[in-house]
Parts: sequence; structure tokens; C-alpha cells
Amino acid sequence: MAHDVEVSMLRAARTERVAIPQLSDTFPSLDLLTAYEIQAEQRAGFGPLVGWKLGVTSRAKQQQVGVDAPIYGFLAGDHVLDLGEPLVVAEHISPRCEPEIVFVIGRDLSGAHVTATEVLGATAGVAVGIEVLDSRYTDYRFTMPDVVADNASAGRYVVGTPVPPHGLDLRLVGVVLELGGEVVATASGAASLGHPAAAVAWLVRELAASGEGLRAGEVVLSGGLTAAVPVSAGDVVVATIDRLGSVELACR
Ligand code: 0L1
Ligand code: MG
Repeated sequence: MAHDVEVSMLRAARTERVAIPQLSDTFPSLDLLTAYEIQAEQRAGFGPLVGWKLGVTSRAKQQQVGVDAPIYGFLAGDHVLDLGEPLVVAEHISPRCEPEIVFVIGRDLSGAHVTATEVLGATAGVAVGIEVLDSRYTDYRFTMPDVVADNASAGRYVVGTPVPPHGLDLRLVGVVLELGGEVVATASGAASLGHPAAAVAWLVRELAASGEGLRAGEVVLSGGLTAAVPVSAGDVVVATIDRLGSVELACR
């Protein structure tokens, strides 16, 4: 593979749970195109592809990590946490949790001009989710190409029960993130690029550049709606989204 060195550095960080300096320190010419190539080369090291994640789609996230444009990453079987399954903090480096609106795709969708309306038409259900992010970089610091190469900090995710999207205005649904029973952040669906379906449409258009698209049955995390909250063993995180319900994640 073209980027064996970068891929093995990131793999070692992930499997040994030891952060590495950001790739751009070692490879100053790292650009976005190369970063997506490095990301794609890592897919083979995970389970089967189950979907995609948007990253850095909200102002709160952009301010938190100093990256000012959306990115995407892949989701594989290894990223899934089942309902009620705890997050084992020691399996990660610096886990952080954030609330997401999760799309469950009902039919294949691809193309360079896909719209939010088409995304909603192809969606079988939407659900509340919690994404667990984990940067493989020292001090959770990175440039945009660094974080793309690191699969948009994908760690784990848990999804609640989907409901049909029809009749919901996903811009207006309220979002509450709780940690240990305290409300730590609030938002509405519009925090993700103005409309979560618009964020998914952006993803589809980006995937078209590499001849890919969404497949029926895949999930898409449409972007963290608040800043992400660092978690430790013993924490309990609850994400609640109006009309979609709540999902809880215990950390141990
Ligand atoms: O899902 C996200 O918005 C995260 C993208 C990468 C930045 C981070 O680790 O917070
Ligand atoms: Mg996220």
C-alpha cells in the first residue's frame, strides 16, 4: 500500500493505546487528499463497513478542535457498541462523547449532486446516538489532514431505536447531553451544517468523488451537535433528542 508507514503508525497507536505525534509533524507535506488515502487504507484492518460518520459539522465542534470544515470517516463492525454495553475506557486513549442524529439508510444513494431532500427520501429511520471519539494524537491536537488520516477520531458508537424521519423537522429537535446526571451541553439539530440531512448530503457528494455512496442498511452519524465531553471510568453519559428519545452509555 502507498502509505504503509502512516497506516502502521496509526494502527500501533490504536492497538497499544499510546498516542503518537500528529502525522503532519513527521510528514509536513501531508495534504487532505493524501489523508483520505491513508484513512481508506486503514479500512481493511477493521470489520466489515457498516456506515460513515460526519465530523466537525457544528460550530461547537469546530471551536473545540480548531478545524473549520466538515470531514468524514468510515464505521466498521469494530466501532459498534450495543445498547447497554459499557464503554471500556482502558481500550481507548482519550475518549470523548458527543450526541449525534443517526441516519439509517433505507436504499442505496450516490451521486455528486445529491440533496438533503433526497437523503430524507432514502432514509429508513433516524435515531439518537452517542459517538465516542478517540484521537490517536498526543494531547488531542491535530490539523485537518491529521484528523482525516486518523479516521475522523472514530472510536465507538451506540445507537437508539430508529423512528421514521417523515414529519420531523430535524433542524428543530432539541438535544441535551448529560454527564453524571448534570446537563453539560445543549443544542438543536440545526447545529450540524444547518440540517443533519444536509450534512449527510455533503457526505454523499464527497463519496461520489471516489466512486462510492451509501448502501441500504448503512448508518450515518450526521455530526456531533455539541462539543464532545471527555469521559472516565465510572461516568454515565446520556444523550436525549426530542422525538428520538434517549440513549445511555456507562463507562467502566
Ligand atoms: O465526529 C466528530 O465531529 C469528530 C471529528 C474529529 C474531531 C474530534 O475528534 O473531535
Ligand atoms: Mg461525531
